[in-house]
Amino acid sequence: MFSIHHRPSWQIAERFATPEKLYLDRRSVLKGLGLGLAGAATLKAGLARAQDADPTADLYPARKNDAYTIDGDVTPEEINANYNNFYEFGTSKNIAANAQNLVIRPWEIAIDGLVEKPFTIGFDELVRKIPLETRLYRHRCVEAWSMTIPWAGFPLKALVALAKPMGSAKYVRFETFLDPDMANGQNSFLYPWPYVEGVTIAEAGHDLAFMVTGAYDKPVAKQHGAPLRLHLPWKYGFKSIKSIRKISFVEERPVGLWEALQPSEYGFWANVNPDVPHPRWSQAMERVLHTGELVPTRLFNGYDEVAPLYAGMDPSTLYM
Ligand SMILES: Nc1nc2c(c(=O)[nH]1)N[C@H]1C(S)=C(S)[C@@H](COP(=O)(O)O)O[C@H]1N2
Ligand SMILES: [Mo]
Repeated sequence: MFSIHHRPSWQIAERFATPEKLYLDRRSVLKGLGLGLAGAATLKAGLARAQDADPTADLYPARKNDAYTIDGDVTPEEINANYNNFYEFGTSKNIAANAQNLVIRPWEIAIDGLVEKPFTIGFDELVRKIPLETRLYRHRCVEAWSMTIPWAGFPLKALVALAKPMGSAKYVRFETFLDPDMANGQNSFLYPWPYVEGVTIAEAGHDLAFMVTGAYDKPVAKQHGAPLRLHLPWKYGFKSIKSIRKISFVEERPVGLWEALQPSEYGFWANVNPDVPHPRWSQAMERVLHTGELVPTRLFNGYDEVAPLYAGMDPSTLYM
């Protein structure tokens, strides 16, 4: 016979995860069951909850990496979950509701370019290939505001190792999805969609470069760039591309969306540097998002350990 035993919570979550087709058909199911209105409402609420169950929820909280902590407090979740920059869903900071239109399953990531063998991998498979960890990171937007987030994910260098780039690869190029029906901001002709960003191979190999899959001890919220985004805490926020669909190893320096749009204002390097003003404002200070306090900005956003990556470079070119 069978015995009843305790299941880990992820198995339960998986069992409840309703396939999209079934979910969409729920109205006809309810009709077929002949449920009254009240019963249908209860069942519907249950199905909606099941739909929210994330198949990777069991991976959080991820082990804390104490090498990456900060002095000062973490930005409260409700604050930075409602103050975002995600132009695919609108040009204001108030895009959290609209970003819920982002469909994150299924989610395939293509790895191509100068690699031993290009491949495509589903996010749910990738996220279980590399151990996750939690890191507290500071984030400095080029618009002179900052926050601190408990991200979870894995070092970008672990993904580079999986990709097996060839010696000729000099840069890593990242690309966000392109789907104007889903993300209405992509209907705007003012921006060269899809969002693209890039780093050098050496930058990608630095332990600080982090692929984010979670935040606040759960899968990362859609408005923060679910299911997979980059965070480069020593660079201005626009380098940290969200909702990545393609990672290419290339010989030519990639041109990011902002650099393509306005090269005199948004450079490739984009290293945080209080001494190099943006052409339209100073970068000397930053506004801490959750306190409103103005504090001095630090070179490399305080992450001095990246300095060797730029040894010999003229400091004024650190930004451009
Ligand atoms: N695909 C995509 N990635 C993006 C952006 C964007 O508009 N689209 N905005 C960038 C900018 S300017 C910042 S400051 C951060 C904001 O991240 P957050 O909303 O999670 O705080 O995401 C970056 N990554
Ligand atoms: Mo930003």
